[in-house]
Amino acid sequence: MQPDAKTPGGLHTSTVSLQGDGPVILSFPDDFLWGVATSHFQIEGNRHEIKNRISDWSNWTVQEGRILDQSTADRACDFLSHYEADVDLCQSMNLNTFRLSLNWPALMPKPGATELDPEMVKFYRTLLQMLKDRGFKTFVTLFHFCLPTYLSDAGGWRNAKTIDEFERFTELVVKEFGPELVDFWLTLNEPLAYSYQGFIGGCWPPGGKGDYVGAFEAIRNLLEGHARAYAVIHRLIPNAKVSFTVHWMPFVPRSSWNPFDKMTQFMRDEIFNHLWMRSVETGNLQFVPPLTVDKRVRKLCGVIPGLRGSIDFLAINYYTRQVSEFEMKWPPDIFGIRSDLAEFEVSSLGWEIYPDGLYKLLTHGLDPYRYDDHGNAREIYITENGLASMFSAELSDGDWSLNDELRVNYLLAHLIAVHKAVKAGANVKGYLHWSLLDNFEWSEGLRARFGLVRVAYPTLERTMRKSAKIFAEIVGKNALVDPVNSFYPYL
Ligand code: IFM
Repeated sequence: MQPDAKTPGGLHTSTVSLQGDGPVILSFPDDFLWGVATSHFQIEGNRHEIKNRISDWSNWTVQEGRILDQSTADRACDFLSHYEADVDLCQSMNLNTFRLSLNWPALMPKPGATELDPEMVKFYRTLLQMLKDRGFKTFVTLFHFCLPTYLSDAGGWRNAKTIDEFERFTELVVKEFGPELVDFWLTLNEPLAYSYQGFIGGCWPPGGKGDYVGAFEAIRNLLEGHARAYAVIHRLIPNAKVSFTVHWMPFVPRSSWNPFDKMTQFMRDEIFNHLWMRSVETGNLQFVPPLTVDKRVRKLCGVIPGLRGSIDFLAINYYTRQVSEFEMKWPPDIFGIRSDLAEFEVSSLGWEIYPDGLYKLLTHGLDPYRYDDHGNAREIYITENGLASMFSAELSDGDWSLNDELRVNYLLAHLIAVHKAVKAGANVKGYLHWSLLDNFEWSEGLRARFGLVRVAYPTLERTMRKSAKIFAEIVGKNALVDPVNSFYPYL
């Protein structure tokens, strides 16, 4: 792959060279998993949660100025009433895998609970059973950014009590649903995104700004929470497949000659990407200098019981790369900022489209984490990958956004990258697109739409976009057929 072709818009896009005459058929392995990924708060519209504000996010969305388009997730996609039709959609797209997350606040409305909320258990049991009856593999996430209010009020993941409650929650969930209904367990989704946005960026609850120590405390507790959940799942299901997702991003310095930009690139790569998996490899959380100059950070370093080796597969969420830039200010911030400079085409969230990064990650970047302690190659799953387009939450009828060329191009380019990596020997076993439906994109609100399927929020009507149809075709054939000639004019 060479990052050197020009798109019609004049921006660069990554290129893949495919040689030979006749149709090019890029087949995937027979047992490849194809699916979509979702999360509960972003789609459910859980009335009880919303009415009683039992989660940190249901409180957050109603605070002035928190959500950029002033929307809330109060109704979202009303998945709780539409799940059957949504599973039908997945089936009509030939998918064989579905990723969902469990609503911890709604399942465990009180601390120290000894049983889960029966209504919510019934809902998830019905959904998971329906998926299993129709032959789907299931990925279930236990913590996807939302905490019960009683825990967030007590400091959330900064408070070690949250670890105990998470362990208890995990045990109750596993006793209810596994192993019959769950094939892959994800303890945490993107723990760095949670720690960074919640304690440093200030745009997610609890709203901390520049609170690095708070973020590092949360990181330690999240890793400990993962290790404890991993142990519980394995105690109850010895051969379970357990991991957590990492939102992996290649970082590049804004100027390669600027040592400050290079330092921010190094720090970001370190904390966003490597810290998590390296801690699991060694069982020992270590922050790099100069962070350890601070006594409070040094205190957080050290062995975490049960962490070593506690992932059974690699779960990669891959979207974009980031250009890092040092910001001239006092006091200086060694993590710098995300630069607006874009070398490649961008999505409407300003995220560069960089499929080469996925190829390089799968073939080289993951090398230190590719094998478990017994020398077995870990399976790799792309547990998220997708592109946002921006359309107001008020839109209803019409053909707006249905012809989503950019998402089609994004999807194809990333699937070509995955295919090429598989051919090069990467142990990739599945690809889950983010997301099935348009949904509530956290601080961006409902307007940032990631769905293969459009949701008209006023009516909740679902309509397949062009990308959904093309994805269905690829999955149906388990292959990309002539991707360059058929669909992707500027590859
Ligand atoms: O919507 C999120 C999801 O919750 C976690 N991964 C990234 C997605 C897009 O930002």
